[in-house]
Amino acid sequence: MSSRLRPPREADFSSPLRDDRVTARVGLWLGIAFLVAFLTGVFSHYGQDTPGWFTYPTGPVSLYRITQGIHVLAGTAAVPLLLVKLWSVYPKLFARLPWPPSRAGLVNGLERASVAVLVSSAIFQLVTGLQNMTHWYPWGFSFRSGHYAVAWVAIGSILVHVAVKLPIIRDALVLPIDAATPMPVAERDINARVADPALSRRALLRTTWAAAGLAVLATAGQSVSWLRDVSIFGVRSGDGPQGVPVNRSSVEAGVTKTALDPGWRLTLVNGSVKRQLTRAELEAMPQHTRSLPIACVEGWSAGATWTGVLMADLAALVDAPADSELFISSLDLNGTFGTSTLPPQFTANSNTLLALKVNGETLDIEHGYPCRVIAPARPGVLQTKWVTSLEVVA
Ligand SMILES: Nc1nc2c(c(=O)[nH]1)N[C@H]1C(S)=C(S)[C@@H](COP(=O)(O)O)O[C@H]1N2
Ligand SMILES: [Mo]
Repeated sequence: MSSRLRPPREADFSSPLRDDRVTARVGLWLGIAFLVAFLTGVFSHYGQDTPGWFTYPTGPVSLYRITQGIHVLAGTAAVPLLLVKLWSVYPKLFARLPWPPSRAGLVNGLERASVAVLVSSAIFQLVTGLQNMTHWYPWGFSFRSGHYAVAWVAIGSILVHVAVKLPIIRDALVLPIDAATPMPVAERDINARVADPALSRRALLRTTWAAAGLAVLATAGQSVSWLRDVSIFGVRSGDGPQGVPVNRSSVEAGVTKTALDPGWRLTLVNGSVKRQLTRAELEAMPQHTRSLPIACVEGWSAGATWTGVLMADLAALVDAPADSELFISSLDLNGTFGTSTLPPQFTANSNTLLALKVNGETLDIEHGYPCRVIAPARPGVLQTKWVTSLEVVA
């Protein structure tokens, strides 16, 4: 029977580039990329959904800019690494399960099931992460809960996979990359085409590292300004008004009229103590200028100079201590980002402002006019724009 008419067998794939030495080396860096993305991702999740035992730090001011930039770059580098790794092992899909059923067969079946979980969770993380960067949400579930939950599945199945394969990985990493394949001839299908590779394994690895490096460079410009020109993947690398990109616009948030209404007031509430301030009254208070980045969960970030009122000074106006927790509301009633909570350590921190200006100019409506929160080290999603009220949380 012609070999074209039957499903492929593992032995049909005879490229000497598909080798444990390639798989293990690419897998090592893929594992590192996933571990880095996992740790920075859990940090990001806790920044937005802080568990009681965790006090989110107020510095260094660029903390989230760095951790989330690394998160997105690690995920980006993982894309070519995962593709090459899957290519290097996919003939194993056609390996036959041992039959009749045996203990070894059961172990083999379980191992394959765990690899299926590993591969699908890894692909899910990279695809949803890329979709988040490009604001494309074709699914019905919440991005953040889905990406967070599957992160644990992915990292768990990576740990299991590494534990199971450790002896093979160890052997493969110490073997010189381009020495002849030490596989007994008897294990090869004699009908298999003997490939004469145009590419050495070392060259394949170099190409893989270069692809990962290029993907990183092409994305990094959304956070590193001097890389902006080469960053074809940097989704938010363009400028917004006043030199800062815009995430949600005033039109999307439905605030085009309310934000410019002269009747706007900032309401401060501490139990039964209440005060209302006009923008002119805010401008008459002591003004402070701070250099702080906006760092979005999508990975882009931009530094800016903000001028406004200290949060602690506003708390004092309604007799609240500097370390009060504040619930912040905005004119943006459409989305989930229209409110936020400012933990006590941020209200007390002298880098936390209710900003009235950015880069020396009155805030553009796209950046939150009449006023917005700007706090150090926090995810951009909590830097609430178009603020209307600050309530002390009892
Ligand atoms: N009221 C409100 N504030 C908001 C948002 C929002 O959707 N509504 N988006 C947040 C997000 S996700 C980010 S990254 C920053 C972006 O601020 P910028 O548009 O001024 O760069 O604003 C935050 N503030
Ligand atoms: Mo964001």
